[in-house]
Amino acid sequence: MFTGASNLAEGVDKTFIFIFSIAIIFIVGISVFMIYTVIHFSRKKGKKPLQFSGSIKLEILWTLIPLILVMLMFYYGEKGFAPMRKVPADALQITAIGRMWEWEFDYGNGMKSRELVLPVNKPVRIGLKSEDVNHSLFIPAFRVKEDVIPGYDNYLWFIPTHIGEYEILCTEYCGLLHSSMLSKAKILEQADYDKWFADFKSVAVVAESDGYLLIRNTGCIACHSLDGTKLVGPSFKDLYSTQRIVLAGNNQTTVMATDEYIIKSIYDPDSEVVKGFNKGLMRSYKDILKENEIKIIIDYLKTLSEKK
Ligand SMILES: [Cu+2]
Repeated sequence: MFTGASNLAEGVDKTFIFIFSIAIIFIVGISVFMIYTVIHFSRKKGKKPLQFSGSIKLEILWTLIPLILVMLMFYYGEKGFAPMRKVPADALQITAIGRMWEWEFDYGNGMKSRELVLPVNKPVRIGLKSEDVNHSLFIPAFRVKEDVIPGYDNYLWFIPTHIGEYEILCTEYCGLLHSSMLSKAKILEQADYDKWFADFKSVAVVAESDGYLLIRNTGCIACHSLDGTKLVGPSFKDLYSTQRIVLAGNNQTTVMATDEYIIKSIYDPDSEVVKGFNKGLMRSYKDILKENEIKIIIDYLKTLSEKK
């Protein structure tokens, strides 16, 4: 019925099926009994209701049965949960970074990926960090879900047991584009993973001189389209060297999208907000993008604009 793709799936599924079965037995049992009494004791049949009170036997029974059931739920729950907090010493160390509204996976040494790529049958520990608000990393196929909270070092771990591609979601409502905070977990054969990892290094180097990869890896395109579509923020298409109507506080002014304007928009997004868009949705990238990187981004933006 269920197919989990990690070592933790069995414990979670067993607990789930156990609790779900009890719920089904009760809902069916109670409903059938209710319908039976409504029909059998109908007033039309003229039966007189019995009046009685107090029954030690019943009191003991309906205390003991639920007690046994919840203790069994606790037993299976604890058995499934305990291994989730015991990370093997040889686990691969990766950090998942959650920000509005995307996931980033940090493999160390500046190697960051939008997707979680892992070798099969190897334990992995994923440290969880948030750069802004509360998020929650959820990979249903692996039966893992943990909150990602700013200022708190949380983690999860698992051993992926099946090769394939699995969905990653954010399952803590984190604002406007929460529902598009998606990613993929790709589980590869060890040899394929090694190959991916070797190529990956070169991608990180390219990214430093490639404007498109820079904005993609920084997550800009989650909110700024490249084709003119209106998302949370203004599109990057035809942005460079065009007139923009902006609101600076309560004053509406027209400014030209020059290098200086773009740097200011990235470092202090709320100082001037383009008309028709909302304040307070973009963080400052002051400590994330250096000025020389912004210059590379600007060169890329010029290619999206007819006016250079
Ligand atoms: Cu989120």
